[in-house]
Amino acid sequence: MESKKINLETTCPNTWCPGCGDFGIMMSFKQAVTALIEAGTPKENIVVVGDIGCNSKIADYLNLNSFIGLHGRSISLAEGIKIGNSNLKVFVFLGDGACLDEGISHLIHAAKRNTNITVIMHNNRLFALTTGQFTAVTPKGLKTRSTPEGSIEEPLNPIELLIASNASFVARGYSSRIEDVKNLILEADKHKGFSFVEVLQPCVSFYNTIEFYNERVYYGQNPNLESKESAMKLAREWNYNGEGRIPLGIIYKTEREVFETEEAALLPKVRNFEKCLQAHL
Ligand SMILES: Cc1ncc(C[n+]2csc(CCOP(=O)(O)OP(=O)(O)O)c2C)c(N)n1
Ligand code: SF4
Repeated sequence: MESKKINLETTCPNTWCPGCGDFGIMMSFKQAVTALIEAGTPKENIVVVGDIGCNSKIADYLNLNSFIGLHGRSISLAEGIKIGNSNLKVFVFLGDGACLDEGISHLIHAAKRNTNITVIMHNNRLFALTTGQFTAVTPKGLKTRSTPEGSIEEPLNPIELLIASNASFVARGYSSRIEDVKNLILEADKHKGFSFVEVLQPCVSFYNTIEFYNERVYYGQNPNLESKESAMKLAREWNYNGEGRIPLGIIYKTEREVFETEEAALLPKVRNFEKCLQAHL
């Protein structure tokens, strides 16, 4: 029997700049979603949560259930969706600005809780939709609209931050490596727990890093994926400034209790407590 064609296209006009790394990320995700559906996941069980920014337009361009939240708040929304219906596969798309500036507390707490969602951070290392202001991962010295003399701050290393925050799956991809990003998304989805996938993404209009990444990325190997020490060593090979090679791939992975499962087990007890309270009122 001929298989039914999976249509992920929408009629929404695409307004990304030609050459933007967001195209590669969307292509990787489409391939990953197609593989999931072909393997038996009902299409309606896949949810895309968008944030605000160039990256989050992905929700408009995909014929999938989606929800767009406030800037920096999409991770909390995604946690709510997953807690409400744990059968759903929830993928969050957001930029480095949303993830590491406005939304950094949501990111850290979701990682700490180990809610079983996948966060895909498009890292173009600035606020792109608003025409290029510096974010927490902008390299020191870069001139942007908000740092005309060059940023005077050292950038944050999000991979180190996520490992330290107890995220149970941490990976890095590059938007030009479409097949590899697809595989990272599938691995992140398979992982039971909070998965963080950083995808380095050139912004051709405000910070064109294509050549920079092409010269530096390589597939890093953590000899013991469950070791935070060796994961940190790999994470520190690149400090988000100019120096160092940039390792891609899964950097850290471990198994631990998932938040929504623990929470569901607690609910009957909490409901019982509510009844007791009402009886005493
Ligand atoms: C709370 C809040 N702060 C600021 C803005 C303004 N704003 C809209 S899009 C944007 C830039 C988004 O940057 P990023 O999250 O890195 O995504 P990108 O556009 O780079 O993909 C900003 C600052 C907003 N909408 N809400
Ligand atoms: S401004 Fe940058 S991130 Fe936004 S669509 Fe254009 S190239 Fe992509």
